[in-house]
Order: sequence, then C-alpha cells, then structure tokens
Amino acid sequence: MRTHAVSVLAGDGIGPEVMPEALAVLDDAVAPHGIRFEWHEQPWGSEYYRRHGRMMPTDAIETMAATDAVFLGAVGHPSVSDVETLWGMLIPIRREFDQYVNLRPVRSFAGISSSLAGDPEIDLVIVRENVEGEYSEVGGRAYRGTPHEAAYQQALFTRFGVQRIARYAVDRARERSGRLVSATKSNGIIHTMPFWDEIVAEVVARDGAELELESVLIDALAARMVRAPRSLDVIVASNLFGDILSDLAAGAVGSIGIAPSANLNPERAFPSMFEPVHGSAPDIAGRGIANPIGQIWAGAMMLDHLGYPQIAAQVEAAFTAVIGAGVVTPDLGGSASTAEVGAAVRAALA
Ligand code: GGG
Repeated sequence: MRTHAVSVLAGDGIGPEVMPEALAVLDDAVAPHGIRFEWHEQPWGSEYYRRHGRMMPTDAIETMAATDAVFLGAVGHPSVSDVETLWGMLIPIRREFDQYVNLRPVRSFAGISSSLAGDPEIDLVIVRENVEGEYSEVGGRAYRGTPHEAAYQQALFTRFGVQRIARYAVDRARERSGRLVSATKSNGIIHTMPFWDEIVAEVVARDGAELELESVLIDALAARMVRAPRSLDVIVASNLFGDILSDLAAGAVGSIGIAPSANLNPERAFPSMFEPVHGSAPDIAGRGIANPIGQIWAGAMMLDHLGYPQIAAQVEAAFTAVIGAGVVTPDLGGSASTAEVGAAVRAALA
C-alpha cells in the first residue's frame, strides 16, 4: 500500500462544503490501485483568524512541508479583510513553497452551454506566474486622512522569475499544439511589460524556437478569448493578468465553479498546492448547492502531479460523464446539490 500525506485546508465559505466531496472521490479513485491518502485536515482560515488573529499558525509552513501536497478549498469571509485572507494564507503558501507556476486548464463540456462565440469546443491552458509581478508588497499609502491621500503599488518582475515561467510555458506548448501566446500590455505599462516581452521572446528563441509565439495585448486577448477561443492554446501571463484571464475563460465556458488550479513547484523541492479557481462564495455558502467539480478537478491535477496520470484521467472522465448526464448544480442550470454531484462522480468511477 502506498500512502500520500496531504495537508487539507478546506478554509472558508463553500470550501468546507466542496472539500469532503473531493476527498471522497479521491479516496475511491485510488483505493483499487493500492494507494491511500492520509488527509491532514487543518482548521485554518477566517474562523481561525477570528480566534487567533492570524489565518494560520506560525508553524503552518513547517507542518505542511512534512506532507506531499496541499489541497486547498477557498479563502475569504465578509468579516475579514481580503488582504488578510490572501496575504495571511494563500500567498505565503505559494511563496514559501516557491510555487511559481499556477496552471489553470479551461475546457468546455458537452451539456454546458458556453457563452463563447464560434466553436464551443474550448481546450486551453493558462500558465500564470504565481509569486511575483503585480502581487507585490512594494508600495504604500501616504497623506492618510487628508485630501491628498495617495496609494502606490509597484509591480516587481525579475529576470529569473520571467525566465522560469516562460520556460515552463514553452514545455507545455511543446507538449500541446506548439502555439504559445504571451499576455502583455507593453504599450501602456512601459517598464515591466517590455521587460516581460523581451525575456519571453529570448526564452522561446533559445528553448522553443520551433514554437509559434505571439505577444498579445491583454485587452485584445480578453476579447479574442471570447470571440475566437479556439485560436488560443497555451497562454503565459503575469500574476494578475493570468488570474483575470482564467476567471474570464472559466466563466465563459459555463461556470467558475468547475475550474481547477495547480500551484506548482516544478522542481518538487516543496509541496505543490491544488485548489479550485473559485473563492469562498459567501452568497451561496451553507446552502449545499456549491459546485464541487472545481475541487474534484483540482484533486485530479494533484493525482497527476503525484505520479498517477491514469487515475487522474479516470476522475476527469467520471466528472465529465456526470456533467454530460446533466447532474449539475444551479450555477450550471441544474438542481443537484453539492452532495448529489459528489455521489454521482463516485458512482461514475465505480
Ligand atoms: N480557491 C482559493 C481561493 O479562495 N481563491 C480566492 C482568490 O481570491 N484567489 C486569488 C488568487 O488566486 O490569486
């Protein structure tokens, strides 16, 4: 029997509702293969913050480092500032474990109507830089409480950081169609974005000269994603642009509730983290109607990362069949509950 210890951070809002469904699916998926998960469930998040004044304990990184992966639900609560929830939990995990790749696949499903024009069959991957760029601590507020109050925020791009995300994207593009689009805004953002463009072009010329590279302004790229999504395959983007584009793409193919995300340390020096793209959705929390597919799909990405691509493919096939059969939550126009979708995925696996 092979055992994998995984840190489970269900977190806030709908996180604790979708997480048990994903854990049950993963347990069922690996059991026939002589594999088991040891779930290390941690009560961290906004409730923990209200009791302890921090999102997770001081030794949280050390605790998670002793496990093979981190499986996260959602963070965010109306009673805690978004800065605390992201910078107290999600961002420190990404940074401490050098999870510099945020891989976000987006595809359409039979049975879900897409608002994207043209061919509804969409299958693309967003490679988001995950530890620097616009998500930076450099900045501040000045002249607080006066009519001259100001805020400033510096994006920080390093040659090392852009090179390694570009190299990762080159590898993904090579495995797929050979087409790579780089999201930029070098006409308006005159320092960091030309730097990004230059380095991406250098990396592609050196490591992926056979690839077709297009550098596309983020505003035009957003429109193209809606008008001609099939012209896109692998997109490499900065932290903020990647975050926005992946929500846009996921929403446009049907629901952000189905979109997964892998925060990867490709060198495997540290655990990687798997989470749905969606947040804590306080508007629907507690009603048992949250879509568990994003969490389940993130679990499939974790299986793939742990070395079980065939089991990951079985899980994907199971939830694809369930969506195709119309067993879907209200965000996709159905009436199934979170638990009913989870049970249907487990039944489809059997
Ligand atoms: N599923 C994790 C979650 O709650 N994400 C919410 C969020 O705001 N994420 C921002 C980000 O991915 O940078």
